Amino acid sequence: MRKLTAEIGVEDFGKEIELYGWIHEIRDLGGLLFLILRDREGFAQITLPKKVVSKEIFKKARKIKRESVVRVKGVVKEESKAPNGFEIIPSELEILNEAETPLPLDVTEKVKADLDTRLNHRFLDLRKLRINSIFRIRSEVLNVIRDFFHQHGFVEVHTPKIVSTATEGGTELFPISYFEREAFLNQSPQLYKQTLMSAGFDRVFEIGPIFRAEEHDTVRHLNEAISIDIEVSFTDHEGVMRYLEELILRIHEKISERCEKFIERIDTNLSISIPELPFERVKYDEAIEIIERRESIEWGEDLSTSALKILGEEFDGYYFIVDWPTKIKPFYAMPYDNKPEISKSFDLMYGSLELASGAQRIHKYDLLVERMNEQDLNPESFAFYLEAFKYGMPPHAGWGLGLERLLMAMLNLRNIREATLFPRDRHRLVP
Ligand code: AMO
Repeated sequence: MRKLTAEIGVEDFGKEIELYGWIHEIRDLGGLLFLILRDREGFAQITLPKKVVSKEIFKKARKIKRESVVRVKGVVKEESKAPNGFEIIPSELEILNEAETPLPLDVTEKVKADLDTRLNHRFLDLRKLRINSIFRIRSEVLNVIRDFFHQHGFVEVHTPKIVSTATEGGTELFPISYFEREAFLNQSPQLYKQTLMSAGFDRVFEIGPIFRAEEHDTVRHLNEAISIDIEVSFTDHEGVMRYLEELILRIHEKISERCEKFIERIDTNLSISIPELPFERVKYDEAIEIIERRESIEWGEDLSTSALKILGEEFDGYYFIVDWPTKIKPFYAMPYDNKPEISKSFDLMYGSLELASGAQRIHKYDLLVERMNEQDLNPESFAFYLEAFKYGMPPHAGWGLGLERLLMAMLNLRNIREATLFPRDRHRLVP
């Protein structure tokens, strides 16, 4: 008999149903008491006219505290003035667990709280349907991603998160103790997804955590994020860029179709538009020219936050920055044959936000070792990875896409912490 509030319709009018949820609001008009019950899907008005409901129920309802958990059984009645056009006249009201007062956070949002307070009491913050909607969409995005890759013949894999080496230069590693040895939390599945190409998987994807000991505290960095990674054999950077733009298009289409209710809850002005393919490809050199008009930048420099801001003003929505200088991309990016100072690499951008990066990879052992040496990496510590290149590594390419960054772009979230349940940042390790 249990129903969710959103499942109640005209067909239930006059019938008895059972709801479980939290007491969102209480309105006491003396002889008439309203309890607003909230569950995952929405609200239902529980109406208690003193003269109609039992004395015992009325007394119990009057003492109820906000955010207590209840079970309500009663008859559904049409009521045009109630939130969804119906009300429930209770014949049973059970308090399953009483909430203490005062509440550390107002779930009705009449009293606003800053992000820190919200994150400190995240379980309460997540009870807000507006906030909960972000994670309902996140779940659907993952569903769409898995469907997309399975339809394209990819195999879903999981690679180790406890590792012995770094993959992405630049950001620091989190060290951990692994019995008597030193180990690290993995920054990227990079080395393993490439190894799987030598293992003959042809096309793999992984959805899993990446750990980055970023010192800086920004609205776009987390120390633990979810990365969607792919690796594909017998293709190049262009081949995997096509997968990426098609995936983004599919996500936009499906989310706008399936998540209307959640989008509206996040912001009534929010709409998920359908991007046009192909996304614009802006060469690194062209990006530098645009930036140079406003601030000085040297060829071969990575793009700073302010440089990216300039590009964000020039380009709307999704676009690629392609053909990066080899020296600022990781050792595994494939240089062009005729212009080795430029690599077959790309970043997917949304305005000034980097969402993904990828490249065609070096599949030749000697060149890979040469590039490691150039970047002052010790090939010996990559022995397990390098071995896979000696005995038949196919040409391949791939990318990594940050899930929280993608949600920021799609849902217009100002802070990446909004897109993760329990963010890990420079200052936050609990909850
Ligand atoms: P990169 O280091 O650019 O590339 O990471 C890929 C994507 O992961 C997301 N991301 C982050 N999101 C939040 N907080 C962070 N600290 C953070 N760091 C990264 C971003 C970023 O674009 N091995 C390559 C991918 C590849 O070439 O296949 C890599 O890890 O959205």
